[in-house]
Amino acid sequence: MSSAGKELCYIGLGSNLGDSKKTLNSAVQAIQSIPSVEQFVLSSFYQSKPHGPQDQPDYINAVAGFTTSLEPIALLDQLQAIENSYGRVRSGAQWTARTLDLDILLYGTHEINEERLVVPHPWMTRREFVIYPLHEIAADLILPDGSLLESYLDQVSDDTLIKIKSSL
Ligand code: ROI
Repeated sequence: MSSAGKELCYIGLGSNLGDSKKTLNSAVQAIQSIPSVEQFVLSSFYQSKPHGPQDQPDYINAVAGFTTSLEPIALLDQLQAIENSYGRVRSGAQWTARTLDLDILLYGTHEINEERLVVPHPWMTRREFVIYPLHEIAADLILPDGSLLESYLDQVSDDTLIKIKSSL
């Protein structure tokens, strides 16, 4: 990573506990307030059926894009601080309901394999609640492996995805 450079990043936002729309709106404000986050864009909000265990509420999901000069782990720290401020408890249990989940999907064209952070997000191309909102804000995106974002649209069904207004 060039220290002076800015990277174009994409983040997945998700919530299925409490007032999820309000939580995502607040999280968006908080992300925009991170120093060195610029040129912020946000997809619509989408209601989605849970992946993983089905005995949990539907999710509200969105994708945000921005440029930043923060290094990946510094960005992760900022995002986890925002998650924690919304009462997310990191129990270690995976795939359970959460008040706020912020996932780094892409960090420029970098591939990162660290204990705390794997980018591109390993499941992103199989998740309609990531692919469709991401396509809404970055239709021509090329993934770090050279594949076109567009090519994944037909591989995941959007039948259960409901686009909703992002207002409170
Ligand atoms: N399912 C949906 N629809 N949206 C999510 O954000 C989400 N996040 C998760 C799991 C539990 C995998 N399922 C999800 O972490």
